Amino acid sequence: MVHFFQKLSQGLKKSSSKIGQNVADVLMRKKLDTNMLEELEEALISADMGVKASARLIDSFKNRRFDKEVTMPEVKKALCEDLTNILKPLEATFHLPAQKPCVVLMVGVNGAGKTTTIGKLSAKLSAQGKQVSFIAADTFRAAAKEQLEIWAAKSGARIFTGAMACDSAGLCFDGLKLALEKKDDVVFIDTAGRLQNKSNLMDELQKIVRVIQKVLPDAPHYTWLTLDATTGQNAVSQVEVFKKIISVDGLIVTKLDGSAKGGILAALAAECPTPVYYVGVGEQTEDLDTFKASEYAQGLIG
Ligand SMILES: Nc1nc2c(ncn2[C@@H]2O[C@H](COP(=O)(O)OP(=O)(O)OP(=O)(O)O)[C@@H](O)[C@H]2O)c(=O)[nH]1
Ligand SMILES: [Mg+2]
Repeated sequence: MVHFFQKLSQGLKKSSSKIGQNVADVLMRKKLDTNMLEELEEALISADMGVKASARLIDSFKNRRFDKEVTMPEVKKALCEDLTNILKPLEATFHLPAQKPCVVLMVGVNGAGKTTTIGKLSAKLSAQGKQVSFIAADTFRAAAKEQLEIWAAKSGARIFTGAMACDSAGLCFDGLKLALEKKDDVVFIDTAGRLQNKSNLMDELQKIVRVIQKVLPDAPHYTWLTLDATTGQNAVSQVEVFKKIISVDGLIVTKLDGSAKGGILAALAAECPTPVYYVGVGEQTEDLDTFKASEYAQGLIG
C-alpha cells in the first residue's frame, strides 16, 4: 500500500513542480534580488496560495540571511519551514465528547466530497470499535441515498433514510432520536450539496441545526465544511459564506491528489483560518488522514 504521505506528495506534484521550477530559474541568477523575490512570489500565487500568504512567505524569506551562493535545497528548506509555520495553527484533532452520540454535520457545495469523507471516517471509527450511524439528509439528489448506503455497508455503519424529497430537517430529528436510543458513538449527517449563493438551501441548513438541537441541545458537536482543493480561491469564499450561516468549526479538504491549486490551505490559513481535521488524497477508504502542516508543506514545496 502506498503510504499516505507519498500520495499527498504525488498529488501536490503539479503545484510543487511549478514552485520548484521557479525556484530553479531564480537560482540561475545566483543573487537574491528584488526581481527574484517577485518571481518567487508569483510562483506561490500561481499555486493558489493567495496574495496574503504569498506575501507573508516572501517577507519571512527576506528576513533570512542567505549566503551569496544559495542552493536550491536551502531555499526550499526555508520556504518549507516558513510555510509550516503559517499552516501549523490549522492542525486539529477530532475528539469524541463524553456524552454519546457525537453528532457531526457535514456541509459543503455539490461534489466536494462530503459523502465519501463520511464513508472513509466511518471505516476508521468502526476499526476502533466505535458504533457509527449515518443520517441520509440529502433527500434532494437521486442516488444520494444509495451512495451512502454503499458506504454504510462497506464501513459497518447503520443508516437512517427517508423518502426522496422528504423534509431533511425532520429526517434528522427522527434519525438522531434513534441514534440516541441505540447509543451510537458517532452520527454523521450527510447533507445535500448546496452552492453558497443559494439562500433557500442555506436557510435549510439553519433549520437542520435548530431541529437537531431539539433532540440534543449541544449538537452538532462538529460542523465540518468539506472543500474541494481543485476549486482554488473559491474555497475561501465558501468558508466565509458558510460561516455566516452556521457555525462551521472545521474543514475537510479533499482531492489534494491531482490539484494544481494545492496551495489553497495556505490561502485559507492567511485569509480565514479554520481548523482542518482531515485531508483527502483519493477515492478509497485509506485515502484520508489528519492534516499535518509539515507533511503538507513538504509535499507542496517538493
Ligand atoms: N480524487 C479524489 N476524489 C475524491 C476525493 N474525495 C471525494 N472524491 C470523489 O469526488 C466525487 C464527489 O464525492 P462525493 O462524496 O459524492 O461528494 P459530495 O460532497 O457528497 O457531493 P454531493 O452530495 O453531490 O454534494 C466522487 O466521485 C468521489 O469519489 C479525494 O480526496 N480525491
Ligand atoms: Mg453527497
